Amino acid sequence: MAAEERRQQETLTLIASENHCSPLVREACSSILTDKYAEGYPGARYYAGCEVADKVEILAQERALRLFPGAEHANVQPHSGTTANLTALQALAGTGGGILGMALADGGHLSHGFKVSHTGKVFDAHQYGVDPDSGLLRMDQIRDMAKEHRPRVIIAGASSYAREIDFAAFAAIAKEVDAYLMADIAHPAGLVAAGLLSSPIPHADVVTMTTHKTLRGPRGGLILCREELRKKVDSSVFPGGQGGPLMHQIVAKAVAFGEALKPEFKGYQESVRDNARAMAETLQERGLAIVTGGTDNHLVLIDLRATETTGADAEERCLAAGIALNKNMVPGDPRPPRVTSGIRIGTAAMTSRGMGIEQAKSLAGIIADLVGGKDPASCGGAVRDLCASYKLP
Ligand code: DSN
Repeated sequence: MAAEERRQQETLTLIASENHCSPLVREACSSILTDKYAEGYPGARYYAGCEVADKVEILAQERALRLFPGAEHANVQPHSGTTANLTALQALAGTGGGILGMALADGGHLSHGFKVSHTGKVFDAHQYGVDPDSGLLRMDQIRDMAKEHRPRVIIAGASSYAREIDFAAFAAIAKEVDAYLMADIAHPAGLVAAGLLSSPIPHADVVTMTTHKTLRGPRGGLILCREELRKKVDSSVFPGGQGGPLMHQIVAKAVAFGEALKPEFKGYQESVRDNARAMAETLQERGLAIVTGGTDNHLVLIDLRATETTGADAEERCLAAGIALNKNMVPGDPRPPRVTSGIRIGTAAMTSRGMGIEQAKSLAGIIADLVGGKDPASCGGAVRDLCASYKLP
């Protein structure tokens, strides 16, 4: 634990799916609630002694509903985003049911029907992509695929897409083919909660997310749905896909949702977004191509195809200089997933350390230098100085 704390303190995390949660959230994760079995739901448990667990879970549910107005039911038990997606899809599509999600190589997630995921095996999965030139979602292609395959569920959401998603357009397609719409907002959940990106709640039947990315909570998943889907969703999570809920993670979710309900959370999210914009602008000024030409959220996808550098090279050089980010496929990528022609950066974690636009620009400059072949050893000092000045929360 000490070694990992030191590593995080001395490394600048720009992995778009990571963040640094608050000390209170960390404290809640390590609380004595880890000892408690509470299979079932509040008021209907399969173990004795769940009176405190009930209060904790109800508090987490109430806060989740306040954070995402319009949602009618919150299931706070999913252990992860993948578990949330798998169980929500099982509730809506049923075994063998058709699903239509975004391809992993184009920015989707494994659990949106990729062939090696259970979601690609248990369901009849079809995958849509983005326009290879603009990097943008093609709603006309998604509509055509929906009409051809008539899925039970259409999934709107991504792991590596820097633009706002038009959930109303997805809902119109779902309605046309009589499918459910499931929105996965794992990445932008914090920006959505702060009102900086439009909410899928009025449009989607079910909304899934993780709680540890921009939402800045503990690791875990969350499912929101309309009241009429409550029974299906709840029984798919437990007993369908999970056993006992992780009560220490659920109390930490309650703490994190409480933090996100505070007025200062909006300022934090604005900073996350502004830092991402500043990085995208600086990288473009330095001649690097950004997929979709910019960002609306916390992440920036850099297309390295016009350079001599692969995504794997860039990841390695950045890490040698003290910056953790990840190689990532770009639309139309000719290279395999372990090499790739892109890198993905996200600003949630650096913003949680208190960094702003000036630091975002200087980090983007360092990344451009490293992509251009500069020796990591000559950039490491500047990264170390930033880490020393902006401590982990
Ligand atoms: N693997 C995560 C990401 O990096 O986007 C999502 O689960």
